[in-house]
Amino acid sequence: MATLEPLTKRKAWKALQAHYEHVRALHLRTLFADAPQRGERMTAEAAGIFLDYSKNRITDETVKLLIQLAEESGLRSRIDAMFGGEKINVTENRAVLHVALRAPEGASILVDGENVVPQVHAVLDRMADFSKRIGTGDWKGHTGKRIRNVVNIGIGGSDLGPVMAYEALKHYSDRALTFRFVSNVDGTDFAEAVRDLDPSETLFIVSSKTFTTLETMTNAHSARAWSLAGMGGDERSIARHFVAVSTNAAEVAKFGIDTANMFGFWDWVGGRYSMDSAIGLSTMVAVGAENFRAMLDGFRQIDEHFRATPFARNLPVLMGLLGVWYSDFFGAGTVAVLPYEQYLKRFPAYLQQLTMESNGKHVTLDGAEVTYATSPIYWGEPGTNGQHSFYQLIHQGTRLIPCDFIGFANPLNPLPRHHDMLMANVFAQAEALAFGKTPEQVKAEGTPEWLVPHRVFEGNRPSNTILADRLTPEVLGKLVALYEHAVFTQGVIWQIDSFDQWGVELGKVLAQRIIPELESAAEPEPGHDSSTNSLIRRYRKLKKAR
Ligand code: G6Q
Repeated sequence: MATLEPLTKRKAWKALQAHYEHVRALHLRTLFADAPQRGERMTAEAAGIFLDYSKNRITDETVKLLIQLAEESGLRSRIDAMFGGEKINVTENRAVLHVALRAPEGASILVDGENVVPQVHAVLDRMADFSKRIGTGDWKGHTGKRIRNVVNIGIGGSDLGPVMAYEALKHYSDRALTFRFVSNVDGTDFAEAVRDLDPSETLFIVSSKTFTTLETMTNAHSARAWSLAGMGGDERSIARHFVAVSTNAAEVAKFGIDTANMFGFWDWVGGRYSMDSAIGLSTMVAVGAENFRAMLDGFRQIDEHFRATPFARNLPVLMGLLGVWYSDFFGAGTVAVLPYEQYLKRFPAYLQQLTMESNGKHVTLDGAEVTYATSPIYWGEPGTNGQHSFYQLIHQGTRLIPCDFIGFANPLNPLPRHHDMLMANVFAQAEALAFGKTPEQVKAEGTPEWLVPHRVFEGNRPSNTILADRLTPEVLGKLVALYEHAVFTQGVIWQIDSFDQWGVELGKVLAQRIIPELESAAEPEPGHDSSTNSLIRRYRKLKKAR
């Protein structure tokens, strides 16, 4: 990779700084009044996903400069490097090829000289075969009963994608099966997940890229004990009630799962980018292979769009750049993601990992401290629920919170009037945030003078509106790919490694030293700071007192 000028030295960055001084004083009311076509012009569409970005605090010049920044940052060649299998995850010396997971059969993507696409399709075919056998009852439990419950055990990237996708696609799922997801090492998570399940009808999918993650392995061992207890301790039952999704065949075998019951993936698939790999096995069992492949096709359509479309019409590029604009120039610390679709209730949680684990970095690719803000905090809840709680702050608080509204033209559960009401709220919220309500308007409503300041909405609060036809597996794939590539765009601008996660790795080892200090029978001599030492002693004392 050619050495680039530091971000803040780039021409477009400097131009954006000067330009920001002008734009910050502009109100969306004026921007819309001065350009009556703005709401039609500042839009882009790809593969049936429509993005209205007109309610952002931008002018044509802003978009031009942001695109210039993307060009000066080498975005085009970075996209090619990712799709070309280059090892762009430099700190782990790995290729980043979630796009290969949805490449069509017959495509060729080389990693170290080997075409990985045939392997991807071989695993997909095995997953399809397995899912079919569960669905038809051909795959039986140890006692000959059919599987009625599927429990995915995994955490982080091996949990959030599967849970989000299951919830998002529940409408398409096999309702004869019950799905549960266990992630937390807190025993409550496992206990509550299985309390009403019959072990002889329950299949566990142990999902872990490394197969060494503390939480997942602890839960998997408890699941093993629970399952065995229900099967009279017969070890042969494990083969019928446990399958694994992992890159680590040796650890899978050590755990006691036959590697014939293992679905593989590869080190070039990052955890948070793995929901369309074998990590999506629970999704495929729930919705069937055809729907899963339709989801992959949705991903692929946005991949192609991202790769080939000029930046000015490129949805993920535009969304990524707008995020940079608010984080780095307006100083916005967060982004709210507000899906007006109940099935997307876990989408904000999923995006939290995708965005923050990817771009929550403080050094550039060459190890220099950044001098600008990187990933904002992502958060959100489905609408309209959020409107009755935190929207107050978005409308009238002191912070600038850019919002992504996500809505669909057609509901999956049409009940009279519900959907128009839901969508009326999307449009009304975005409108109110942008245009607000002036003191004159409030007074004209007959509001007493003293109450006017409380009832004024200054507006000028930016948002994107994303509209699609209806939430199908294909559309879900498109939405996720949209955010994946927006995150990629931002990582390129910020010159960071969006694909490592040393902060998460740290968490995996931190507790290891303390566990024996909590478990040991003899009073340990904890060698930590005085606060940690005293917390450990107090915990041990309270624990004994039980
Ligand atoms: C994702 C992260 C992290 C990871 C989990 C689970 O990008 O690396 O969230 O997915 O820590 O890891 P395993 O799949 O190895 O258990």
